[in-house]
Amino acid sequence: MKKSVDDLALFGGPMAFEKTLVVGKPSTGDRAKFYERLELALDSGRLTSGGPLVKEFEARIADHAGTRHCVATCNGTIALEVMARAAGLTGEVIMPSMTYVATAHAMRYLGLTPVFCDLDPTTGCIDPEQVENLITDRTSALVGVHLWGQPAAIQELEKIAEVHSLTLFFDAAHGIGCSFGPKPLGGFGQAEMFSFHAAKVVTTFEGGAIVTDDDEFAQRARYTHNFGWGEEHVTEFAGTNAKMSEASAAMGLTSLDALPATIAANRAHYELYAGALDGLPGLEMHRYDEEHRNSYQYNVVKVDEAECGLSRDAILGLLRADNVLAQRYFSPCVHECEPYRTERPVSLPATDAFSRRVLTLPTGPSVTSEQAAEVAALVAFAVEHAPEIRRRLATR
Ligand code: T4K
Repeated sequence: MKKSVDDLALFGGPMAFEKTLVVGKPSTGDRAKFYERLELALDSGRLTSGGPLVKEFEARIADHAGTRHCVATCNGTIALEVMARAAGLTGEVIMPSMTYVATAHAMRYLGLTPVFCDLDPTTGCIDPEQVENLITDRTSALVGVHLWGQPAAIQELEKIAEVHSLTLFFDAAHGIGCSFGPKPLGGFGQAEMFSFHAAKVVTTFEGGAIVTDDDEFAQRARYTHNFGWGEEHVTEFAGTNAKMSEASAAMGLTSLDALPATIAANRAHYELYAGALDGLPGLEMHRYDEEHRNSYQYNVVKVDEAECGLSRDAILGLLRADNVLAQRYFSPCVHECEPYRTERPVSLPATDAFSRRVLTLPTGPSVTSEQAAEVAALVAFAVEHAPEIRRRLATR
């Protein structure tokens, strides 16, 4: 426990944590079960191309999402690319900027133009009221992002897509374990995509999935993710190779088994952070609307520099020096990143104000409640000593 500002590692004190505490330590579940699944794959010699573990994982994810179809992929970014290709998108695609660069890069990589829309400051998701102003005769699709697992404005976006005959996709990279009211994320729009990157609530090392209720689209996405091969082993069109391997599916099934425990740990850490930080000057935990289920994989504290006396980045710097690898999900946001900032500069005031404040704190089953309490104490200590810390930072 720090007693004076000199005890902060940034100013020469000992590090609070010997081992780095990260935001996204993978939730890998029961290792013996994982090895058992891996042995099955190795013994059978079936390592990829729609083997039994991938089929089982697809069935479990479709069941989780409440959709008829799931196509597992080797990562979430390529899942988005496959969706865009399978839907034949052209021209411009409207999306929020408060997301990971992958949402835009996937479209840009296919020669499409991401058009960024400002956000709703309550959730940080796309503001549907501003979407229509951005629709042109080149627009072919809307991509809503369920930021931190909160449902984007699903019904409003569905209405706009219908009126303007646009394809509607959702980037549900953060969506496993989350819902829109009682209905799990995954079954909205024409299709949704999940990510199973190592830092996600369920991991396949690297991986993703497309989920949909649209039979025709599902078949096209399945062909697209496998070079364009159709049922008769004749390519129907030029596809790509986006297939998930059996080893990834073995990890995914095991990580999925652990999901309830992961969410319970995340929720406990969230409550702990909120209890310790809410009410301190200029700090506020981002609240998840209890009407929807959330995985609490993103424990985000919002920092108002004017009230707090320290910027978000100053707090981040203090934490990192003490071996807490907090993250800025997502800052800079995408319209501030290349190539977008140069190619198509836009003004998104609500996005800028929102993203400037966010700081994501460590969570997951590998973080103990003592460690979460110590992280919270570090942040609280920094805020309580803001004037002195600011003075010292200014003279460095
Ligand atoms: N759409 C959205 C909204 C997304 O958030 C993402 C990915 C995508 C699309 C694309 O899906 P994928 O193609 O990735 O499936 C990370 C991830 O690389 C990225 O998957 C994720 N979003 C984004 C939110 O976070 P970084 O640059 O922070 O990654 P990295 O690898 O440094 O990981 C973050 C932390 O997790 C590290 O501090 C340490 C910890 N970690 C990471 C890895 C890789 C581990 O403990 N073990 C690990 O193996 O982007």
